[in-house]
Amino acid sequence: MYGKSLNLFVLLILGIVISQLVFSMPVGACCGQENKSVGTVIIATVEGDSHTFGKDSIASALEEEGFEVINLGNGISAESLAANAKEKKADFVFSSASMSTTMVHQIQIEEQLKAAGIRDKVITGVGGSLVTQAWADQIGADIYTAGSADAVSKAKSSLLKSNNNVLKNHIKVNESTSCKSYQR
Ligand code: B12
Repeated sequence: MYGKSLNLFVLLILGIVISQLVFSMPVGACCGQENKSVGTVIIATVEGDSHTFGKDSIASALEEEGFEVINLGNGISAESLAANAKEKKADFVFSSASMSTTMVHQIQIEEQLKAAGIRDKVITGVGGSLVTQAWADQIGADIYTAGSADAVSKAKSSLLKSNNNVLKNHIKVNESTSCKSYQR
């Protein structure tokens, strides 16, 4: 009687350990994929600006689609964004500015990236309450969107244009397996 309960207890513990191992597996493991991001995005709300909702919604959407997102928060200077982008070898530098007085920092981001010698290595994206395509064109930013779904699709198409093999493989795997979500 005592022996049977002990066996049941051991089985229970084994069950818990196995389920924890299974649930902590990377999402891609079910498809035999490595845990690779499709691209690295540095994102922040610009200096002097505390509006975070828009920036965070873009960050979450990109993360869900397999991008590695480094969210620096709000009130971030152009210098800091450029330095982080260089250090982390980012593919994208995304900034959010929601006030007419803070949008000017998006110009400075373009300038700081040039000064750091990495403007041609990154894709810049701008957004925020008052930001428009005309503003993006005027300051030389690569991507503008008013919503998170568009931000994801524009980020992906820019990477495909730049011949990103990780993203191409992700798309192939998702077309040919039953795993629906993007693998990291
Ligand atoms: C919520 C809000 C706040 C909240 C912010 C809370 C938070 N943690 O974010 C609080 C109350 C703190 C706030 C404070 C202030 N606010 Co405010 N705020 C707003 C409000 C009502 C909504 C902004 C918002 O969150 N929208 C929801 C998100 C999801 O939308 P979104 O930001 O537009 O983001 C979307 C797109 O723009 C795009 N996007 C955004 N970022 C990015 C980045 C990239 C790379 C890409 C591709 C796309 C993208 O995708 C997002 C998702 O769809 C706007 C008015 C408005 N209708 O926009 C005013 C507004 C931005 N605020 C304004 C002002 C003036 C202020 C204050 C100065 C008020 C004050 N006197 O204290 C302070 C700012 C202090 C500071 N130094 O920053 C003004 C700015 C006006 C101007 N001409 O500059 C606005 C426009 C209101 C107005 N009509 O007067 N605010």
